[in-house]
Amino acid sequence: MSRRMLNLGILAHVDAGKTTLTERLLYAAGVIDQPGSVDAGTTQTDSLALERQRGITIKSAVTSFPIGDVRVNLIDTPGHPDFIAEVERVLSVLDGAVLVISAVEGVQPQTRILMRTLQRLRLPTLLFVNKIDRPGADTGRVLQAIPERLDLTIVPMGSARSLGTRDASFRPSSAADAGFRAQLTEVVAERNDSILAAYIEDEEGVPYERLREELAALTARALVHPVFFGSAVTGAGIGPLMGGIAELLPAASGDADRPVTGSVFKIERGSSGEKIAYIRMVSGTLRTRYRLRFGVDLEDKVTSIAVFERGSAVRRDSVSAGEIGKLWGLDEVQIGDRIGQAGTSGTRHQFPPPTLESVVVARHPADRARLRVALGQIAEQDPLINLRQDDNSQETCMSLYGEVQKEVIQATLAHDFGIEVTFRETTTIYIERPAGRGSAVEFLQADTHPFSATVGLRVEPAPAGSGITFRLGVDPRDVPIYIYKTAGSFTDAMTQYVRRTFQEGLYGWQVADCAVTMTECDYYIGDGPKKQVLSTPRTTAADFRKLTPLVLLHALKQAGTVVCEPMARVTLEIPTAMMGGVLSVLAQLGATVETPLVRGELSVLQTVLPAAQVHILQQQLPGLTSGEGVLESSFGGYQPVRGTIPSRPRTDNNPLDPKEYIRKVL
Ligand SMILES: Nc1nc2c(ncn2[C@@H]2O[C@H](COP(=O)(O)OP(=O)(O)OP(=O)(O)O)[C@@H](O)[C@H]2O)c(=O)[nH]1
Ligand SMILES: [Mg+2]
Repeated sequence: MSRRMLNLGILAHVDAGKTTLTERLLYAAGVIDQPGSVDAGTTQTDSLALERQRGITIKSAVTSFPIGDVRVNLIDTPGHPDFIAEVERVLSVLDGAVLVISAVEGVQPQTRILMRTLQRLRLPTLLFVNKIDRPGADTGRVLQAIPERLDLTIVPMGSARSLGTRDASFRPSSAADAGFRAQLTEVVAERNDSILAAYIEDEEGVPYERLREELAALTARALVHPVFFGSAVTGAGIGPLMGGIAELLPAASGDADRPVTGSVFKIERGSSGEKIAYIRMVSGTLRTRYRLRFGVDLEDKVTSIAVFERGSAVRRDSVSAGEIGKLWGLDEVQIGDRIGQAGTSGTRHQFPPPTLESVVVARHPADRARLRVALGQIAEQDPLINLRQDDNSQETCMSLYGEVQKEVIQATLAHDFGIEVTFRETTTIYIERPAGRGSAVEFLQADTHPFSATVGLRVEPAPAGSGITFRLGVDPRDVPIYIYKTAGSFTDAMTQYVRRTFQEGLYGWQVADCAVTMTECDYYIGDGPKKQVLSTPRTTAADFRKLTPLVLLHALKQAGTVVCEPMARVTLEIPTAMMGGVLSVLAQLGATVETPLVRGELSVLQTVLPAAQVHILQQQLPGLTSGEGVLESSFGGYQPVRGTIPSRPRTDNNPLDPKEYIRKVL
C-alpha cells in the first residue's frame, strides 16, 4: 500500500478560523459526523478545558484525515502571539501549510510575521481566504493586500460570489476560463523557460494539465502561492481547498528502509502522568521495544507507539518515514531532540525569544515543592518558558511572551495541579553581548582548581541573532575520546556546558551572540603522577563539565559585556493633523523615528523603541489621535541599554567567584 503522506500546518493570525477550518476538513473527509464549534467548545483540536472555555487555541494539536490516496496529518496551531512557541516547534515537521486570512480583517500583523517565516523556510503554502460569509467580507481588497503586504506571487484559484451572506460560495476556475488560463500561463512562463518557449511558439500550445503540474512544482518550491476562498462555518470552498491540498502540496519524502531518524516536536503528559513524545519520522521504521538514542548521550526503550488515523491516535507496532507518531517510554526525551543520532536539532529560532519574566509564587507556602514539580512539567512542554530557580529565595522565575500566557499558566496550575499561584510584577529580560574578545585557560593539575582537565576558551562577539556557537579550535585527536566516544559528541557536550553557563553573564543576564572557541584541551588517563586533591584515577566528563564554567566566565570577564534591551519596531498610522502630539510622546519614550510618510490625511510613522514602552504608547494612542491611530508592533532586535545598567541576581553556583564555585561544586 503506497499512500502518500502529507504533514500540513494551519497557521494564521488569532481568530482567523484555523480551528473551525480544521473541523470542516475533518467533516468533509468523513472523519466526524458533525463539525464542532469553537464557540460551543466542541472541536477536535481545541481539546483542553482552557481552550474550550476561552475559545482560543493554546497548544498545537495533531489530527488526521484522508484526501483520496493522501493521508494528511493536520496540525492546528494557535494564532495568539503569546503562544508563538507552539507554532515554532511544528514548523520543522511540516511538508506544507495553509495560511488562513480573514476576508473581513484581511492581512493582519501576525499574518505577515507567519508568512515571512514560511517564506524563509521555503515551506510550500496555500492561502485560504476564510469567512466569505461574514458581512464586510471583501475578497478584492484581500487579493490586493496579499501581494502588497506579504510580497507574494499569487494565483487566485477561482472566485467568490454572494459575499457577506450565508449563501456565499466559491467557484473554482477551470481550463475553460480564458482569464485564469492566461494568468496561469503568465506566472508559469515567467519562471520556466521551456513553457515560455512553448508559449511563444503557440499561445494555445501549452496544455492545461502541463500548466497545473507546473503550478504544483512552483508551489512546492514556495515561489508561487495559490489562493482559495471559502467559509469554514458554512463549508463553502472546502472541497476545492482539499483538492488543492492533494494536488498542489508535495507529499512527505523519506525512506522507510534506512536507519531510524526523526525529531521530537511536542511533549505531553498522559492521564496517569506518563510522558508522551510526538515524533516526526524523517527516515526508517521505528518499532515498539526499540532502543533509541537521543539528546547528547541518552538511550531509552519505546514501549508503545500510536499514529494518527482518521482523526485520532491509534496504537500501532511501528511508525515510518514521513509519519507523525506518539511515543511512550522515553522518560528523558525533550522537545527538539533528534532521534537516532546524537545532539539536539540546534536549529535557529524562527521567532524572537520571550522578552518578559515574572516570579511565580505559591499562594500557600505548603505548595512550594509541588509548584516546582508542576512548573517543571509545564516547562518540558514549552522549553521557551525557561525556568530559573533561585535557591536562596526558593523562588522560581519564568520567561513569558505576555499577559495571556501568564493567565493560562495560572489557570493550568489551578486546574491541572490544584495549585493557586500569583505572579510578581512582570519585568524585562535583558541580554548580554560580549564587548570584545577574551580568553582564559586552566591547565591540568594546576593549583588554581581541583579538576582533572585542561580547558582553554576564547569568546568573541558574533552577529546579532546568532546565539551561542561553540567550535573546537584544537586537534580533534586531543579530545578525550574514551569518555565521549567521538570528537563530535565531545563538541555537543561542550556546547551544552557553554550554553548552560551562559544562562547568566556578568550582570546575571543570558549571554547571546557570542562565538566560543576551545583553544586548549587535555586530560589525564592515569599514566603519570597525580595531584593529591584529584579524587578520580582518570579524567571524567564531570571534570570538563565543572571546569568549563570557571574558564568561560573568566574569559567573558576579560571580554566585558554590553547589556542590551529588547526593542520593538512599531508602525503607527495616524491622522496627519495629530502628528505633533504623537511625535512628542515618542520622543519621551526614547523612540527613534524615521521620516513620516504623509499620505494626505493619514500618515505612517515607523519607529523603534524599547519593547517595555510599547504598552504605554498603546494606552496613550487613542487619546492622542481621537481613537483613530492604529499601532502594529513587531520584535525589533536588541540595543544597548542607555543609562543605569540593570542586573539580576545569580542563581547558579557563581563561577565568577572561583573559590566559592569550587567549594559548591566539589
Ligand atoms: N462567519 C464566520 N465565522 C467564522 C468562520 N471561521 C471561523 N469563524 C468564527 O471565528 C471565531 C474564531 O474561530 P477559530 O476557528 O477559533 O479561529 P482560530 O484561528 O482557530 O483562533 P485561534 O486558534 O485562537 O488563533 C469563531 O467565533 C468562529 O466561529 C467563517 O468562515 N465564517
Ligand atoms: Mg484555533
